Amino acid sequence: KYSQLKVLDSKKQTATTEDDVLTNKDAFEESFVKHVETTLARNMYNCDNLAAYQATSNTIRDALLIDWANTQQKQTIQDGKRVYYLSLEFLMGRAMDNALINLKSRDNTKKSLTELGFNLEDVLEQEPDAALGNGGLGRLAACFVDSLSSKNYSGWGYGLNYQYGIFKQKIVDGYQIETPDYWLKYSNPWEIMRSEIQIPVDFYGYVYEDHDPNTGKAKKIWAGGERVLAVAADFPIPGFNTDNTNNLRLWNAKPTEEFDFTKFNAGDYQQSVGAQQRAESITSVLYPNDNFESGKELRLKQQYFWVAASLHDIVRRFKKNHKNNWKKFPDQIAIQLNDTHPTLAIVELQRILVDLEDLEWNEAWNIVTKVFAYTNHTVMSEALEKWPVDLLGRLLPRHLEIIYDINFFFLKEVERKFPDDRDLLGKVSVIEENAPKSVKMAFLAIVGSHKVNGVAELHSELIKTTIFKDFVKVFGEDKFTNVTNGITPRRWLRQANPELAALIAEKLNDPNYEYLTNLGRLKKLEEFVNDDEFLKRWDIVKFNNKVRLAALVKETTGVVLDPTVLFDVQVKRIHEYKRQQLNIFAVIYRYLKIKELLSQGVSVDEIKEKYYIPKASIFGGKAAPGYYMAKTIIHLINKVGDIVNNDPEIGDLLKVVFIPDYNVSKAEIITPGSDLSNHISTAGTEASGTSNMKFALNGGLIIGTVDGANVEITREIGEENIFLFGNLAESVEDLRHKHIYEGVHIPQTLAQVFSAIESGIFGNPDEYKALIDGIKYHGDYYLVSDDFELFLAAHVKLEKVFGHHGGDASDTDHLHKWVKSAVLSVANMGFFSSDRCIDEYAEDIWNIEPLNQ
Ligand code: T68
Repeated sequence: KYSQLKVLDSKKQTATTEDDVLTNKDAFEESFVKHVETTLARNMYNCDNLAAYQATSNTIRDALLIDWANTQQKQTIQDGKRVYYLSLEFLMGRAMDNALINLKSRDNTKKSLTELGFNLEDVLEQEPDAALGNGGLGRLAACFVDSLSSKNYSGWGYGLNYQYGIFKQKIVDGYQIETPDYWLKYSNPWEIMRSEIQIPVDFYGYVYEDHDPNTGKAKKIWAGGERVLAVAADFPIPGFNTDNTNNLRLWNAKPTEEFDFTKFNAGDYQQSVGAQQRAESITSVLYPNDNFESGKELRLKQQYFWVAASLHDIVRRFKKNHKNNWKKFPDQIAIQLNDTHPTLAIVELQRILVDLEDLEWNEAWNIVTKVFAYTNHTVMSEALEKWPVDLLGRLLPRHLEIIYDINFFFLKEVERKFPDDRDLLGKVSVIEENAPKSVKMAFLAIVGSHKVNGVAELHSELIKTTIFKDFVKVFGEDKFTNVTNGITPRRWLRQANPELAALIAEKLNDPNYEYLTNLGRLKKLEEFVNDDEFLKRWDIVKFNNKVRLAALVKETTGVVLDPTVLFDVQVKRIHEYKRQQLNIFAVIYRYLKIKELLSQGVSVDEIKEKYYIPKASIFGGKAAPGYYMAKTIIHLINKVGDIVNNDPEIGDLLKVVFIPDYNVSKAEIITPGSDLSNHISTAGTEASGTSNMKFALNGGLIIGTVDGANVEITREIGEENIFLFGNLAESVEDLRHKHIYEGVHIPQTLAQVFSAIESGIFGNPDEYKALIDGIKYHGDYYLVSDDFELFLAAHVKLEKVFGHHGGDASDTDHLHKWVKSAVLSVANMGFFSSDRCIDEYAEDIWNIEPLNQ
């Protein structure tokens, strides 16, 4: 240890010189030029913005790598417990601005670049988004690694390094078109290839029984049929205001050097090389479904590849310090499963311990269940993973046997505890006997974990009373817990909204922005809610952010928005349960009513004054490529936009835009620029939502249903500062039942909207038939008919509060109502920092403490 410490000290020396590039202009410029000339092999005369981005990233990365190496040393020496966050998705977005902020290097970099003839904002724009995720689940993982570093935990992320992230969305004639996101076109300066870390992963093959030559004990041997290499790519994750820099390790699939000699000898050289190349397809593409499982073989291959590589890496690291002292394993290691996608890790660890390390089954299982914990993100049945045993048994024959054994011992225990409850066994069995016989991954995850958590209070209660209720009976209440989601204020306040972050820092007397890791301090803003000067400044910041958003809208859609109108935003994945259709139907209703008033001779000014304030409805989000209904909704929004935006009578009374290719970078512009955002899922369907938190933290108000984290947001910020509407989760089942047995009642208002669509004003009505019929004739599963008028009523109320002079700082009514609510919201959003989540996981689930710095 002493010699290690000495190494650490000598490293620290270099750290100070490398750190200079972060704070010293000359040091930055020297390093920048060096990277242009050597790393990029270019010269300063033909250095464009892209080259400037690469040289800047490499410069910052050099400094980051020192912190990173020191952190790994420190973590190894302190040898405390580590957490590993296994997630098939990390929706990171851009890295550079985040690194500059966390390393406190933004000012120096900006100044240096200006001197070199570049503009920091333009340089930042060169970076492609790392879009290795679908939506909330992937972005949550990205916020969590930021918080793990910022709060000085020893915590690594493990995932896959997809060559293609989530597809890029183009809108052509109002339709979504998907194009591939080949994000690694240029080398990625934030990724450190670890070609020396190679882990073989086997698939297919067969299992046979052998006998240990020493003990004579029977032993299962899995002879794999196909081998692929997992090669590590590391992404350093800087913390804010700390040197602690964790690692995100993403695996690449590569062919082995082994060759299929049977084919080779048969003279089929081409085919043999082809088979090798196919290995790489395992990590080529992210599956683009959110809240839906398609059950494809390649997806299962991805899951095992990732889980096997990660576990072998974790076990190898453990053995370096602790040899075969397996009893210590659960004291050293916690593994969090982000949804059921990594559930095979439970089976793989049991296989390693029993088959490879010769532990007894029970001893091994005792270790396994102490290590794992599982986070559930949905109650919707189409999103719950099930793998047919045929497929699993073919791809992973030994794992299927182990799953059967796990289930057998589990059911035996259940039978022993509940001898009189015969039905219970069928209800909790990990194996679904229906055709096709399959493995229920959520059940397996529960059985193999010591804790199961939902992601918001309402959701965590729902899983206990619905999909997992039988497991509560078996394991008791304590195994089931809640950790309400959060977001990182570094990216979602400081980075996305620098003006608001600065105003807050000033008011909190906090020039170093320490509130960003102590978000509860926002509470102090309450002291200023009656200060008109402050409210005006706040409103000007919002106005500036709306101007920025309007520029994005202009650039991406060609539509010009007046930044003084109400910006009414709904950006998130397109899904029936998220109810973008409810929103666009209400927009259509508004358009019809405005037209009616105009035709009766009511003037535009009178409409603004008495009926409808001017507003822009702003949509964005991707539909899964195979999700017909979601694509129909996108099409309808675009067609409504075409008609409304080009109607000369309407002017700025109403605009409807669909921003194409919604992603993290666009969210950083859209979120601060919203006055009002929509979180209007059918009650009980949105597990938590996290964009609701982002909008509220940026001084936007929310219109929402009593669902997911909206409930806790309301509790924190006060119900007078949020616009809630709609039927409650407890009524949903009855309403659905009623729809089926008594038919759906379509209110007059909604009927008018349907008639308008059916009349063809938004294009061929056949295209919207399934959408409307689903509501009228097929049970209206998402309760659009039940909530439509409640939604309209909530709008009437909120628009009175907004007034029709939004953005006009002299409108004291707007200031004293709307802006005041916005300030009170922000002041009370401290709870929703992902730092708080990570502390809760650390204490209640992982049992780990921050590192000594
Ligand atoms: C989201 N889930 C929840 N899933 O919908 C959201 N699904 O309420 C919650 O806030 C968020 O998770 C974080 O907890 C998803 O984003 C997926 O993206 C997904 C991906 C693959 C398969 C299934």
